[in-house]
Amino acid sequence: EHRFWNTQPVPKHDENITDMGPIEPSIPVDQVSKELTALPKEFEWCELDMTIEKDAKELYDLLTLNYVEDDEAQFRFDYSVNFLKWALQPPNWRKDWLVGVRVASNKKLVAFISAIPVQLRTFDKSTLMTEINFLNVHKKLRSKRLAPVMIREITRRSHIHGIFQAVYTAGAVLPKPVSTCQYFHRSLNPKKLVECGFSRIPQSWTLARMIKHFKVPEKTSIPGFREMQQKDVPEVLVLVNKYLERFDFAPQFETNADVEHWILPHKDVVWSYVVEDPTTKKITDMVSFYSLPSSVIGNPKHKTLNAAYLFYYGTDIISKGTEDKHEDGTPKLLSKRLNELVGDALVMAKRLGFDVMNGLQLMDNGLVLQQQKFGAGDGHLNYYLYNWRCPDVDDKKVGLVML
Ligand code: NHW
Ligand code: EN5
Repeated sequence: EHRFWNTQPVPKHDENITDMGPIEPSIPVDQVSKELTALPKEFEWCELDMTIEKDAKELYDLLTLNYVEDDEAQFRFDYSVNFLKWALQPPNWRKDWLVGVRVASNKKLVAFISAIPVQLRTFDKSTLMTEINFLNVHKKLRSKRLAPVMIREITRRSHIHGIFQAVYTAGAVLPKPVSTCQYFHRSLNPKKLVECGFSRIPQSWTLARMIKHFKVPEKTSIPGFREMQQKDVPEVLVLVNKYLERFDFAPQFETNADVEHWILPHKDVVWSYVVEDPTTKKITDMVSFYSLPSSVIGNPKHKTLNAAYLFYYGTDIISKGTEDKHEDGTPKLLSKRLNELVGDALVMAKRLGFDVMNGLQLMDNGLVLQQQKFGAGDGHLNYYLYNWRCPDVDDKKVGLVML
């Protein structure tokens, strides 16, 4: 059981954590190994330069054929080249944190792991961490203990830059999740979803009834709802950070550059919208989603499922009080506002040709998922911390959305 993870500074599965802090002390940076982690001799390390088209395409090809699938291997994530360039080059990205493994003889890229910096707050403590993502080993090289080598190498490269904590998410259950969030899905193109095997027609329903049920309005509902622009960045920085204070596990956007990168619309990758108050011209709300298609595996009719994923949002309604509650305890004003915002995001996503809007049961999504006709998926996402003890976080208190 966990031959690798047992050796790492992560909590055991049966541990109940009530305090917060590092599991092992930081190493003085001059004592961090300068040697590459040993690889089986048929392989060699490389760095991927996402500003070079050939590198970006090689990474795209590896992931498109070998990255995450659902439990029945019907769908596989198909992050676009532009998405990968965006995801891997945020403010303060580093080339030595985009780590590949090639076959020494023919230079074929067969494995990858990445790190980007993130300022993460857990409860009342904020720490500069690396965010680990896109760990992938080619299908033909699975179960050869290459993943632990990749993880050791990215850990060393994090240590070299003085970072001793990390955050990552996975569908896999490892020691030990800080939180677990269920996936939810909102059909926008029910016919195609059924044809792909992504969703089913409920018993005693017809396709026609299903299409009617999932229809979305042609127009958005909120006065002043418009695409976010460069000039909105400073206001959105304040708005989002305030909103994220509601959660116990959340990133902090530190500069305008962070918001410009992560939230401002990015062609074919992220879409974001703000509400500009028609009288005061102040930005009162923001909602965003990103595009992550999946390849439909072995389907004669459809090659790609176009999925949008609900990303960050925020509203200043929280400053007007969350005290007034419905019978079931949901705050009335907040719940009404978030339903309008996500409803309008669905209108935009439909207009942009997305087949489905996906989301997780985190942040305040619980206030909108039902009313906006999202249904529970069969997938779960576990949140992990490396070398950071932290009490369990309720899914509703998770404010970090990973790609
Ligand atoms: S989660 C998505 C991960 N990728 C995929 O699922 C793609 C398809 N699968 C694969 O490519 C998002 C392979 O199956 C992978 C494992 C590469 C997953 N995280 O090489 P072996 C992320 O990218 C453990 C962590 O033989 P393999 C987050 C497993 O429990 N560990 O397996 C990444 C076992 O250890 P154990 C995972 O199937 C976070 C060992 O790997 C894992 O050929 C990384 C087996 O290795 C996973 N998703 O390759 C951690 N899946 O102890 C970052 C399996 O149980 C930590 N394993 O024997 C922080 C580092 C930075 C610190 C900074 C201070
Ligand atoms: C870290 N950055 O399992 C990435 N997806 O529910 C790692 N299910 O799409 C992420 N199995 O339920 C890893 N349709 C975890 C995610 C791995 C991918 C995954 C799940 C999430 C998923 C779909 C398809 C299932 C196909 C068979 C699903 C039902 C949708 C239905 C729509 C209508 C209302 C009811 C639900």
